Amino acid sequence: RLEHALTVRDLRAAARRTTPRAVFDYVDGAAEEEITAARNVAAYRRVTFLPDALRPVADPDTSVELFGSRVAMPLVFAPTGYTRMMHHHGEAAVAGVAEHVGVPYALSTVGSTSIEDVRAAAPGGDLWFQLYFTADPAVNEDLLSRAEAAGYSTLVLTVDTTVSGMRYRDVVNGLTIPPTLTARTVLDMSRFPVWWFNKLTTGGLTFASLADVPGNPTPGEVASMVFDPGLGLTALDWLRRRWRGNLLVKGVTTPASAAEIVERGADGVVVSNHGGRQLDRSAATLDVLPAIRAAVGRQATVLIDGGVLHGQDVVAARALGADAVMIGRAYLYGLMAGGRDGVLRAYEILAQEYQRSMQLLGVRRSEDLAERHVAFAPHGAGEYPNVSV
Ligand code: HOC
Repeated sequence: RLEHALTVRDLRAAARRTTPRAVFDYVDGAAEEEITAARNVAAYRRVTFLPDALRPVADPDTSVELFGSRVAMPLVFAPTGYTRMMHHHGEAAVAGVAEHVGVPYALSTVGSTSIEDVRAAAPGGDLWFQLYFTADPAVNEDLLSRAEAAGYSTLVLTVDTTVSGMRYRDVVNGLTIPPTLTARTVLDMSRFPVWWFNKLTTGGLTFASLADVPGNPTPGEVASMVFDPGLGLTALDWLRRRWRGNLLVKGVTTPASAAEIVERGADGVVVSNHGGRQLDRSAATLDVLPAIRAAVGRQATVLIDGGVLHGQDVVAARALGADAVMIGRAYLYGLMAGGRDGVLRAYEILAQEYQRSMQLLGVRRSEDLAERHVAFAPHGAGEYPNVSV
């Protein structure tokens, strides 16, 4: 069935058919009125391509350099929480696919497979670790030393989660982690027996890297136990001294913050509003990307996430200044639809769309994609008056 999915949007439709509603909505949903999530997607749809005519594009090369290594295309599998809830193959499958195709995978602090087990699933992969800085220094230190010992190359500090965003779909669906048995979930179980069977036979949904949270907390309750509302610039200073590998700060949507973070020693930023899952009404990431690239200069690494559902989105992001995109929902739709094979299918779709569009633009190598290939007016001049976009 997966080969019938021609686009990531087809995988999303398939995921809806295979996965309990509360789980699908956890992935698909966003914060408050979901305005930012919609803005992220809409921004990519305002892009116009301007192809160079009569440029040879045989033997295309989609690879790019990221932190000194060649990756197959400008794409990183983003950290996502509780990935074994979406499908029992979970983080191990995603890391395995990433290694197989030759792009990095970032494991979340609230992943449901441990730092060590993900390394075992992708022994030669470029693994990154996403850190939620907790209020307990011993927990932070434990996570960092384990990621270091397991050879994770890059640390991604998420900074847009001082407190949990309000995701109404999760409240309405009564989502807890792990799911609680209620009349509603039992009804769900009868509609998705394969999902429930796999869930019940492949172990609980422990955090694996963090100590387990007792009971069946809601995502918001987990967030208040994990996130440190006191997170500030001194944590970044400490991390920069502590972590010898590459250091990215994720959750930045203004040029001023991006410049400050890079000046304090981070190797770069991930332009991100957490897929619209935290502060609703924040800017679409593509809208602020060019200004953030200008603010941090060419030396810093700039990644972007939010709304990347098509290979042409990757082309646009790269042309407008991103070194690479991070995808989250795009591969989770594939995972929910078909486990490991679904993740691979999501990647293949994006990679083919990317390569085809690059060639049609008259560009043979990813590294030759440039601003002139894209006409894009950030939706910012009036809408984000305090951000010079
Ligand atoms: C709200 C629970 O980044 C997400 C993830 C995980 C957040 C963990 C805390 O769902 O956006």
